[in-house]
Amino acid sequence: MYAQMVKSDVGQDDPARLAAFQARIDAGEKIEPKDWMPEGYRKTLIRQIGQHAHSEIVGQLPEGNWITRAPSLERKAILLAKVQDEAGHGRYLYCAAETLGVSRDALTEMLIDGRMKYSSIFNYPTLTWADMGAVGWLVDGAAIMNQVPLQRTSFGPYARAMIRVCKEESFHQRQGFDIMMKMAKGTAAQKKMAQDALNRFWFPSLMMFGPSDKDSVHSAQSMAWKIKMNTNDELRQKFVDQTVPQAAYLGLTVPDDTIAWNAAKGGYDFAEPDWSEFFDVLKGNGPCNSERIAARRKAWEDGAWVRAGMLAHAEKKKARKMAAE
Ligand code: FAQ
Repeated sequence: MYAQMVKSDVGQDDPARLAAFQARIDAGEKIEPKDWMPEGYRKTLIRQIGQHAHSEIVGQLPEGNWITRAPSLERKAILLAKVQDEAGHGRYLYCAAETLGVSRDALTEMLIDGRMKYSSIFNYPTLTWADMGAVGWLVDGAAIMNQVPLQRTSFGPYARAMIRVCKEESFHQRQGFDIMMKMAKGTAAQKKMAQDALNRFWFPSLMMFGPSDKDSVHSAQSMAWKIKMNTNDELRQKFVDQTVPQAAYLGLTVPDDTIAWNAAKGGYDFAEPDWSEFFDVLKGNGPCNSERIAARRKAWEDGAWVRAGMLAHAEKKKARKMAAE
């Protein structure tokens, strides 16, 4: 899929070169953009980092929906800052992808015409203010669970971007939990709203970690290359183990009556999400897929004159500099 934009290189089939590359990964060395790398490694990174960047950008939409309706000036300022942070995360990630030889424009066009994905979670609507709590607590919580290990991923620019992103995501998760606390300890109507948000966001949050390990296409190779540090099921389990006691602290009920502590495995047993729903959302049939892509397409088309103007200005500046030299 990315063949047209990745750099061609010699030695792709050279077993000695491939072995030396794997040895660097196994030794915990960071791979930097100008280093030799197998095309499969480059393509996998472009796919994962690109999808991650798209998720941060599309992920602004469900929360952006509530900025004008936040219940106080303070909540509005906090939400605005959080949504702006997500834009920043998208930008670091697009920059990291660009070091692999793909332009941000190409990535954006692939998102808009359906050749690239973004996280399934952002295809669900945010119906009430309590959803801002649930998104921060659960969605950012799941994102952190996935991204903390990625600070040790083998590709230098991705690992370094993750360090800053994780610091900001921690603040996001705290602000979400704080909203849930206020709602869950508030009036009966507020508590009901908080419970409803948890009910709707629980299973979609579990889906964020990807399909179960038996159905994961990329995990084995991505883990050998340290592009992924854990399997999807490992991270999902850690998320459940962290979140179930937090729900109890809030006085809320996780919408899964099979949840039970399993002393033998040292974690909770829990119900799998409905995987047919997950794959259907990936195919574009979630409640908000068309709305999200339409919003991205509109922003891309509306911004065309700005991009054209900036490129023309850069060209003019370059020509002036060359004439002066
Ligand atoms: N949604 O073989 P695997 C955030 C696809 S950031 C959509 O297991 P892989 C911040 C997968 O691409 C959230 N598609 O795949 C925020 C593949 O399809 P492909 C994003 C999914 O890559 C918070 C196929 O299924 N985080 O939330 C999903 O090894 C609040 C087979 O799956 C990242 O991107 C899904 N949930 O593992 C922003 C973290 N899961 O490409 C705003 C980095 C799987 O072959 C507000 N990414 N697929 O067509 C990763 O760690 C991995 O890419 C996984 C998936 C774990 C997501």
